[in-house]
This record gives sequence, structure tokens and C-alpha cells, in this order.
Amino acid sequence: MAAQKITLNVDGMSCGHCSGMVQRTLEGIKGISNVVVDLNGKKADFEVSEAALVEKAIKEVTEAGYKASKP
Ligand SMILES: [Cu+2]
Repeated sequence: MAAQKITLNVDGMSCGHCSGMVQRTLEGIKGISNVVVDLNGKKADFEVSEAALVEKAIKEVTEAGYKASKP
């Protein structure tokens, strides 16, 4: 299956440390690639190898202390 491009809204990021945490959290999930976190835009763009990884991404970002949701 081809990679799908995903955008999530991410609330709660206030500085580069926060966006770095979200970046590393997403990059740590196998099957997620090309992560770009936009601190000011409160978004994260990435690609998933399977659709189920979107829910996993939301769960892990939430566990890291931020609020991720589908746009
Ligand atoms: Cu911060």
C-alpha cells in the first residue's frame, strides 16, 4: 500500500522543545515518515504506511502531553 499523507492538528505546543517532542514522538512510530511539525500553525504533517497508524499517532502524541486531533 502506498504511503498516505496525513495532517493532524496539535494543540498545546508553546516552544521549540514542544515541537521537537512531537517530532520525535511521531518519528518513533514505525511506519510513519516525513514528519514536519509546524509549531506556529499547530499542525503536524507526515506519511503513514497504513491507515491504522493515524490513531496510534494521536494516542502517542496525547501521551506525550499534547492534544492531537484530526482536522
Ligand atoms: Cu515547549
